[in-house]
Amino acid sequence: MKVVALAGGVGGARLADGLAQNLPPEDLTVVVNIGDDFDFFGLHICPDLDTVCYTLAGMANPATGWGLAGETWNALENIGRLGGPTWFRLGDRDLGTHLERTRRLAKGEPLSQITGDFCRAWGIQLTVLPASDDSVPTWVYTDEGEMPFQEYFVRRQCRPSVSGFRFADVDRSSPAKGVLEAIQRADLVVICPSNPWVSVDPILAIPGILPAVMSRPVLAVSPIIGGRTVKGPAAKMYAELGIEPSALSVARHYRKFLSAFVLDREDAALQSEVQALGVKALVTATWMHTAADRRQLAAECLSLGSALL
Ligand code: FO1
Repeated sequence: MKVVALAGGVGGARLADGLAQNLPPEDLTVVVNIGDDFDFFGLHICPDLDTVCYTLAGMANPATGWGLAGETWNALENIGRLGGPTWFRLGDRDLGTHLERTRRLAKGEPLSQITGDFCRAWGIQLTVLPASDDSVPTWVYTDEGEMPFQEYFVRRQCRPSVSGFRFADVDRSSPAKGVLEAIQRADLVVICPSNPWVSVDPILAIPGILPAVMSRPVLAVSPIIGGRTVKGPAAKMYAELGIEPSALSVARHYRKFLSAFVLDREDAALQSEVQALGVKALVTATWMHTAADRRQLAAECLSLGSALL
């Protein structure tokens, strides 16, 4: 079964890793959000690409989900001592990724080409693609004005109340090489348990991607369990946007193209309402604590997905 997974952030990376344990590498393509990307210290930083790749390579910091395991912080400590900004924590080994990516981007190489080479170097055989090779930074409208994504997410720790999002220059962007082809030949598109507003919507907003996704069977896993997110601000964003933070709201978020939805046992009571949307609903354990949990959840997604064919 050929699968394309849409992923951003830690939850997305973890299910992508589970899918990678169930599929041969040639049958899985992970399309990753680039809306979190930003320039800092003159470096182009791609947090979701790095979180997905580090996770797939088994190198991610297990506690945070982002950055590298066994990291050291000498450069950041020195920056702090010099009075520089330390709010976005850049580890010494992680800096190597940003330095090399920035060097190659400055030579005009597309992000998708660089990502493919990095995956080979990290021993990742499946295909990881940025949603676009263009820069489409997410801006967050808040009660304290509009701010760039990482300013909201890390520096302000998601505290401001959100009222909307903007994907800058998205209308001028295009899917990275290979993205549309992968979606069009996919038997199943899996929307990982990532933030619908700032991890999945920015991917679907890239011209061409939503129509391609809508032409395929689509399965999504809820990032909200019992009205709360495992990690990140998705539930808080729903509430601030005046929408009930629930797995059902997530199913409604994707209802234009959803064929199947996976929700946690804690939300079993919502199953019939999800089915009333015309969507097959699977209730199972969706909280991924271990590699075995990731593998199991992915296997259940694939068996539900194969029922859609
Ligand atoms: N997230 C944080 O909450 N605090 C950080 O200091 C931080 C640093 C960081 C460095 C590299 C990287 O690839 C990701 C990093 N993240 C950090 C996560 C980042 O904010 C992502 O955008 C989130 O994981 C949401 O996708």
